[in-house]
Amino acid sequence: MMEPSLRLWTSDQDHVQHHQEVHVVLGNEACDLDSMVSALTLAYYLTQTAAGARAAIVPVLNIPRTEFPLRSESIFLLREQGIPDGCLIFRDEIDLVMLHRAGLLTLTLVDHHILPSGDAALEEAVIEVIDHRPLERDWGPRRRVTVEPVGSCTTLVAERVMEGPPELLDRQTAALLHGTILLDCVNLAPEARKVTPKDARYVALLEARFPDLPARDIIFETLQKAKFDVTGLTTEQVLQKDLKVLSGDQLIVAISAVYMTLEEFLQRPGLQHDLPTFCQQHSYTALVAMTISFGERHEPHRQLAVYSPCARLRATLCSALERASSPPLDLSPLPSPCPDLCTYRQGNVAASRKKVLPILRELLLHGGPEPWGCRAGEEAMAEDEALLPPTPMNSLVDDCPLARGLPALSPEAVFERVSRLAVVRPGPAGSPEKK
Ligand SMILES: [Mn+2]
Repeated sequence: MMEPSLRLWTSDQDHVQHHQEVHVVLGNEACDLDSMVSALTLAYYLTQTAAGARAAIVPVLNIPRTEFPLRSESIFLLREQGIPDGCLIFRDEIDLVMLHRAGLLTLTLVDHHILPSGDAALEEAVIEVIDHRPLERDWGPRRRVTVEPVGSCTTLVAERVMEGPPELLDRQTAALLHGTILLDCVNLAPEARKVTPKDARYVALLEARFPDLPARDIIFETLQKAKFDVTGLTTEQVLQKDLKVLSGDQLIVAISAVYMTLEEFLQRPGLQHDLPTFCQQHSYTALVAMTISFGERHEPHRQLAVYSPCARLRATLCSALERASSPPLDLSPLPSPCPDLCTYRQGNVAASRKKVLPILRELLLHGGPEPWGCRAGEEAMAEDEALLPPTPMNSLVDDCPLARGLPALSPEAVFERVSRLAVVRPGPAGSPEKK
């Protein structure tokens, strides 16, 4: 018997419970929309084509269920397609290692192809890989491997599904694939350099099959808006939604992209309690919140808040940010509501977190041994990075180049691109103004 009970997307619960073998379709640990939709739609397709097979085919979303509220664009698209949260299966709801030890597990990896070290034992169970990142591992001849550098892994899933009998592609599956390709490929805008001819071809093929799919611009804008929507999130969730963590010998600094104005952030009820609690719970010695918001003409506004209960560390971080020269952040201090928090307007709006991270990393690496006299807890030091939660928007696959910096498709990066596109785009289609 499986613990806890498995649920299939088709809500065919009994079917699953009476099967013993389980074929899991697993997305990556960032569990973005691409990973979720790839896992759901491929599992659904395989279920339909594998009638009579012994294994139950189960899509598994590779985050704990408690992190699902942070994936607002996924919540939006799945709800819109009538897929209830309750029938999704999250990583903490199925024991893959136990299944594998019992010889009952086969695994298809989508949207990644290298398992993180914690899951290395599951490698033997892999029978198929579908991914759109550069191939970093030789899976040998016995596995079916589809790896192509397209903008969205769902393009490769769409290709697979459309190779099958036409009746197996229903409108719900088509809408999920269509929306995800559009979001991943920045509405197929060539300027964003995400889309490939194959992505565009499958968007067109899906539209040809289901002419009533909503217009591209509308889907893209709705998903994009949903992605940065922090309505209803707690302050902890707002900070976790797009978080990077830097750790040095003594210190762990969290850098959060926060999708609202600094004023809105500072006005959140309970903030003065929530900031220290957030840092204590995750053993962060300091937190840098980078707010980003957009003005009426889509121009970006950036502000910074540096929080640490340790005055010396706070001063060191602030001074490093104020003095940074490549690039300069052009910071002007703003009034702060609490003494443990320094706030700034960031004049250099082009300096995204990608530019701020190296400044802080340098400070952590070469700031000298414990110059500030503030250490993170002993416990945190002992377990080091194992304690750190996965960064939601990134792939934390070991040795993946993305683990070292921002992923190409961080929401911040896409946000910026879109805002740039919004400025560039007016004018005849296909001839965007180039700078
Ligand atoms: Mn992907």
